[in-house]
Amino acid sequence: MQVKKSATINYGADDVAMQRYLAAGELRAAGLNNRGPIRFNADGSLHDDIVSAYWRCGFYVFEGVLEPGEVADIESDFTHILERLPSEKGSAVDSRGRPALTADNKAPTIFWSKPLGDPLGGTDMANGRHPVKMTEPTPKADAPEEVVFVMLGHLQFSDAFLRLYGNPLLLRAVATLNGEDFTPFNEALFIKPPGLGASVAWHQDGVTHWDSPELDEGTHGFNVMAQIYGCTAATALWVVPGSHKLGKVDIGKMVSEAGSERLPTAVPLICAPGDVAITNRQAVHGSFANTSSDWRVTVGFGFHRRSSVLGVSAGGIHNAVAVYDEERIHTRSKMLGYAIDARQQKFPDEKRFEYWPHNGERFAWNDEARAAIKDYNLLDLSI
Ligand SMILES: O=C(O)CCC(=O)C(=O)O
Repeated sequence: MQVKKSATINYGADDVAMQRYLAAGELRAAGLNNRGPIRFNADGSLHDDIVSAYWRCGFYVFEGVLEPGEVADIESDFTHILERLPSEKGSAVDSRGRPALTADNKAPTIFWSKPLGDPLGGTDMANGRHPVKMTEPTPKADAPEEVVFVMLGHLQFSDAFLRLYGNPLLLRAVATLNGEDFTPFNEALFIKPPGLGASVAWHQDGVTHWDSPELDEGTHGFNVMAQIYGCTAATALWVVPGSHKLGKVDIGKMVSEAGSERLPTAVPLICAPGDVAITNRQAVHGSFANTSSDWRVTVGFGFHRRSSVLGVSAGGIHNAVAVYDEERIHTRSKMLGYAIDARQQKFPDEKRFEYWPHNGERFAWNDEARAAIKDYNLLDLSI
């Protein structure tokens, strides 16, 4: 997929309202007091202040988690991935005629959109969880027909992403919020090139459990979202603070009451390169078409409480429907073992994260493991 830097496009008739909305959202975000460096209590758990701000808002931005060198490695792998994507939708080769990176994957990997389009809103895809179509601004005339906006299972394509997945600070945060026996969910790369990036219509992620008497604000877990280039109000994911506490909400009604897709209390996750946000999957969230001249690329990976997936029948969005048993969870969690080892090889002086369910079992990251993880995301734990 070739992506040219594009001149500024705008929201047409909605542009003035949109620019006002972006500025106001940024101000609201600044007032939430839910961002800062990642900090821990004396016992190694995520700091209580962060935990309470996360549960209050439904998201938190950890500032400066990734050192510039690590961000550079991640960016370099991302650039490689971009170069090796199919030259266009349906092509088996990249723009230089080499086999495309994802050409022989069986698991779902890449998803295409019209430039500045909204491929999901108002459709019944993904269990119809994106009920309202977002505005689709007009791209420049020389824009490609389609661009890749999401890649799933990305850990199989990048050692730098895998090492990020094994980051002990982030995994300690996950263990605090989801319990020491937390499980993986899936991994998704969101790619929003300047002047081309698709919107992701407002939605809540979960598709199971909504009617369960045991539903609480953490039932569907959360996503970790590392930023390669940072996020501005124009490129960012937006979240409605506190909406993770409301159960299943009527997004269509929210939008019609607002009179537009510009939900009045939503805020953008403003980030610098190397910041990492966490976002509750039950929160109402979405992002607008990227008409700006900035990139936004989120290297995302999600986690669940074990009790939310064990014995549960899959939601059917990211993987085939099955009942998740201990064996399935153990197999899928091997990715954490590989990630922790891959990280240890690169940063031998760092205290590695001990994933409690592995009970001391070690996983070696090597060529054999690399071959074994192809299509690993067929075993995602989507709920
Ligand atoms: O990053 C985005 O724009 C969308 C992310 C999202 O919807 C998700 O992670 O569930």
